[in-house]
Amino acid sequence: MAIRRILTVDNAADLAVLKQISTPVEGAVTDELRALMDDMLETMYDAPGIGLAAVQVGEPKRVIVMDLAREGEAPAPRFFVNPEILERSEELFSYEEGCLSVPEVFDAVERPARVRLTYLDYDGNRVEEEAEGLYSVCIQHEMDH
Ligand code: GNR
Ligand code: NI
Repeated sequence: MAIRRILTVDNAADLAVLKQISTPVEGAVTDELRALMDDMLETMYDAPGIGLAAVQVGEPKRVIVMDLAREGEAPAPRFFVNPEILERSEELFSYEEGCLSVPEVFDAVERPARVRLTYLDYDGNRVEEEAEGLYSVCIQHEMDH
């Protein structure tokens, strides 16, 4: 595993990459893709952050890692390949968001409070579930990348 550099918007070359629309992963979840997810998780823990999109380490693919465990809790890494939102609640939720690619900026972002999503996990299995609270905020933030 390796810590990768997180691209930031204050660097013109990084910004051009961060603006790219990430493309779906084709085919199965391979060992190569798992190696990218492992690097992303290590990079996210090092930052530290609670989520990271692949484009933030210069790979504009639809791959996300996340860990919402609090300090003192056991690590709870989550991996998302080709996530799609299936349904969103009418009810909104506002949360003070930051982004590792946008240093020193924090602001309230209003989003659907709950989303139903589907994705492939680390093992390539299809998952469908509902997200609420910080999980809902974070998955929507990462998918916006
Ligand atoms: O570490 C992060 N914290 C955070 C806080 C509130 C809402 C979203 C986030 S995601 C952010 C890491 C990041 O930039 N992911 O793309
Ligand atoms: Ni971000």
